[in-house]
Formats: sequence, structure tokens, C-alpha cells
Amino acid sequence: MNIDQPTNKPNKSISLLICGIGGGGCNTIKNIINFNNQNININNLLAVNTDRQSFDIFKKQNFLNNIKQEIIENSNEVDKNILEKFNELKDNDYICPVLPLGISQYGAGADPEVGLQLIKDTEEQLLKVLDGHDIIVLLSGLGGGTGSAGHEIARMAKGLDKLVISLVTTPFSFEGNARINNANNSLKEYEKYSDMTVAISNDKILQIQSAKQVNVSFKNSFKSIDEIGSAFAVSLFDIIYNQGTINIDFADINRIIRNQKGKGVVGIGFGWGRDAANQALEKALNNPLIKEDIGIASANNLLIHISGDLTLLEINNIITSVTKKMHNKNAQIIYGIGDGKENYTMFNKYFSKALNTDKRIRIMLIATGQTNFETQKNNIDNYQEESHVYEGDQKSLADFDFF
Ligand SMILES: Nc1nc2c(ncn2[C@@H]2O[C@H](COP(=O)(O)OP(=O)(O)OP(=O)(O)O)[C@@H](O)[C@H]2O)c(=O)[nH]1
Ligand SMILES: [Mg+2]
Repeated sequence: MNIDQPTNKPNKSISLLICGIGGGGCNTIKNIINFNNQNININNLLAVNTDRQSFDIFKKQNFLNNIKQEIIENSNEVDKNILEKFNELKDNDYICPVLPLGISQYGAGADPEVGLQLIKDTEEQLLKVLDGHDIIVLLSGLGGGTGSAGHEIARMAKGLDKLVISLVTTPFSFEGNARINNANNSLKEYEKYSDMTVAISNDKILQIQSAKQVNVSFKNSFKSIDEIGSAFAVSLFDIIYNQGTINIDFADINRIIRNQKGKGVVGIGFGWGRDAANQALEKALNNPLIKEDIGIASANNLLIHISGDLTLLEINNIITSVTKKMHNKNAQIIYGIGDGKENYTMFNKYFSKALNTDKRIRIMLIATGQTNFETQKNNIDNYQEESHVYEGDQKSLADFDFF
């Protein structure tokens, strides 16, 4: 096993852009802003869509009203300081950069060909934004017309030699074959143009809810899926911008992610209290982004970032527990140790039971270069399982934690 200790170069000069494409992607951007992470500047975000009306969620007044509503419904989830953040803006100003695609007023009507043309029509503006950054993270829900055409943005970014990471969702089976076919075709294109593509199957979320016997509202189910995307994006920011005890820099991220033929899995887990390390590890390994254990086992590259107040024994335990799962004993392993000073605001709800303890640990894994990778397409094609629908009381989102 080749374990590299990364160098201690600061990453301040590296710029990361998170670009939400289509309705689902833009909702994830909104979720990221809600988290109010100190490392993320508004100019690190971009919402693109064909449907101009969808940008209304980013108008200051609407955004703040929505935040107030969220605070009432689930007070742990939103950093209340955000209410002050946009003081200088007028009510109808957008709180983050938005880019309408083409001249369309409306969505792409679930037709990816229409979405593709509208993205091509906006190439000049897109290239200008993309070129100002080093790492491009694309977020989209596949199945409709706009997000499903977002691979065209990946192609543009790749043409500029950027590091491109795509995080996409595939539709619920009940959304029907037309959407599933759109998504399957689109996923192949995302994989072609991205250094790494992580696909979240909405059906998997359904299976987890079913298995856990929780019955979460439709709106909150989408919200929890958006949360996976935002947690990934925000954690990536923290890793790149926070100076750790053992730092991971752009060269390390490049090494693990660049040119991985599109395949990769990501796991994030949190733990607190005396058993924090085990808890975080267990959650990172069982994260819905890691489909089966095979995601780690067959990987040839692994980046593992551990953050919090840990002992040497705990670090040793975490890293060896993960690397032991890997078949390739000469796999490339890069690890980083955060100083525990990351902004945990966004994750407060996961730590809500830990208010009396200082020990909070986050583990993030990125595994790439899988051989015999089981594609998301197979997941969709094979999803036949009868799911048992729990008919108990509807649970709040807080009862349905992924991390
Ligand atoms: N995570 C998440 N997924 C969503 C949300 N809304 C829709 N989706 C999923 O994303 C897929 C695409 O939907 P949208 O993003 O609304 O579609 P679009 O890309 O805007 O495409 P058009 O509206 O046809 O132009 C759907 O089939 C759903 O599976 C959301 O709010 N969050
Ligand atoms: Mg739309």
C-alpha cells in the first residue's frame, strides 16, 4: 500500500466553482447557501437553468423568507447569522450569480435536446465563468431536459483543462421510463467529460427510508438528497481551504480524481462523544453515496480526510480499517488530517446530541479508479425490489440522517 503524506502547501490560490444545473441542481445551490460555510464565497457558486422563474428562489426577499420558515420548522439546520449576510442587497436582487441558458423563458420541457441547444447558445458566457476557476463541481438532477444536458458544461470545462467533478441524481423508478432513459443516456455523457462522476440513485434513498421504516414527506426527501450534494461540496471546500495538521492540496486531489474515467464514490460521516471515530467511520462507509462495499474494495485510489481532535491510535484505526477493505494492496492512498477547526455550522444537526462534548469528528472518503465498477445504470435497471411502505407517523427530516 503506497500511503503518501501530502505536503503542507496552502490552497488559497485554488478556486472552486460549484455549478447547479436545472431545477434540482439549483435547489442544491440554495441548500449550500443555507449552510453559510465561511469558506464559500458567493462567487464560488453559479446557478444555471433554462427556466428563468426558477431563479426566484435566489431573490433576497424570497430566500430570506424561506430561511425564516426553515428556522421555524427545524431550528438546528440553518445558521441564523445568514439573515444579516445580505443586508446591502435590495429585495429583488439575487443572492448568488445566476445564468439563464439561451433565450428560453421556461424549462427545457424534459427534452435534453432542447436543454443541450440552450446550453450551447450560452457557451461564451459559460466559458468565461468556468475559466476563472480550477475545480468545477457540477450538481444536477438527471431525468428532465436541463440537468440531463449539463454534461455539455462538463465538456466545456474539460476543454479548458479544469478538474471536473459531477454529482448527479438519477430519478425514482416511479418517474417513468422516459426520465430514466434520459438519465441513463446523460450519465454516460457526464462520465465521458468529468474526471469523476458520483451518481446518487433516488431509488436508493427510497430503499433506505423503507428499510429504516421512516416515512418522510416528498419535499423533505428531495431536501435530504440535496443535503448529500451540499455536504459533499462543502466538505470539499473545507478540505481545500482549511490548513490542516496534514494538509491535502490541489496536487493530491488532482492525483486521486483526475482522469478517473468518470468513476468514483464518496463517503462522509460524522461522529461525536467517546465513540466518535468509530461512529464517523461507520457512517462514512455506509453513506448512500457509497453504493456497495465494492465501491471501496475495488478502488485503486483513495483520499481520506479526517478532521477533529483525534489520537494517533484512532487515526491509525480509521485508515487501516478503510485500506484493509481494498483489494489492491498497492493502491494509491492519500490522507489528510484537519485541525478540527472547520466550520461545522452546516452539520450542527448531526451533532445536536453532542452539545456537551467537544469531540466531533468528520471523515470524508473519495475512492476512484474502480475495476469492475457497478454502474448506476445497473442499479436503475435492476431495481425491482418490492419496497415496503411504512405507514406510521410521518417523520421529520431530523429523524432521517445520512451522515
Ligand atoms: N435532489 C433534488 N432532485 C430533484 C429536485 N427536483 C427534481 N429533482 C430530480 O431531478 C430530476 C430532474 O428534474 P429537474 O431538475 O426539475 O429538471 P430540469 O433539469 O430543470 O429539466 P427541465 O425542467 O425539463 O428543463 C427529476 O426527475 C427528479 O428526479 C430537487 O429539488 N432536489
Ligand atoms: Mg426545470
